[in-house]
Amino acid sequence: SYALRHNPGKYGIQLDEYGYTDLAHFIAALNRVHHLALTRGDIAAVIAHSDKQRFEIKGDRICALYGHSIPGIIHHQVATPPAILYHGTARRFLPSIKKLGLLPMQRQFVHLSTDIQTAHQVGSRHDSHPIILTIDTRAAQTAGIQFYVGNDQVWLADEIPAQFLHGWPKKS
Ligand code: HQG
Repeated sequence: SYALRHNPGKYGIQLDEYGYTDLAHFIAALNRVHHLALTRGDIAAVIAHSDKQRFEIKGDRICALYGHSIPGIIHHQVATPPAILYHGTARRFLPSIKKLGLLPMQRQFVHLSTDIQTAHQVGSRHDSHPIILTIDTRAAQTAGIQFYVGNDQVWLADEIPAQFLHGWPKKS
């Protein structure tokens, strides 16, 4: 994740505009920097056994499907998401989100989940009692907000203004 989302430069690899890099170079770079002896089979096994669909190998290239923070935008396919998406977040972020909407913060995009359970897991990384906001994607799309494909469970957006967010707890 660190090499493919956040700091490819540390590994001497370059991502194309869709986030892909040469798989053989990527493996060689990981092995060089971390003194490992990974094979293509090891990388394929990590992807196959991961709890999330974070990476994709296409032919001789590999990419992270979402989560990037490197400078410059990685392009993702524009598409129509399910009518409702979810975003799990921390209670302490709610006043700011209510005012400014969902922003990408340190990443290139806002990350949204297709189901409540995943949103809960995402939010649990920030708060022991996360809040699950719901996103009215149809209203947002009508207002010109674009949604991008991450993987089967993750959708991305440049930002989600607060008017399209629902599910605020009573005391926020
Ligand atoms: C919050 C993991 C204040 C936002 C996950 C979130 C996901 C605001 C935090 C993926 C805000 C950013 C991304 C505003 C948003 N004011 N706080 N206006 N707008 N925030 O980690 O969505 O396991 O960058 O609610 O599962 O938590 O690594 O984003 O709490 O899919 O594959 O700012 O990363 O995937 O936190 O997680 P993050 P995220 P992996």
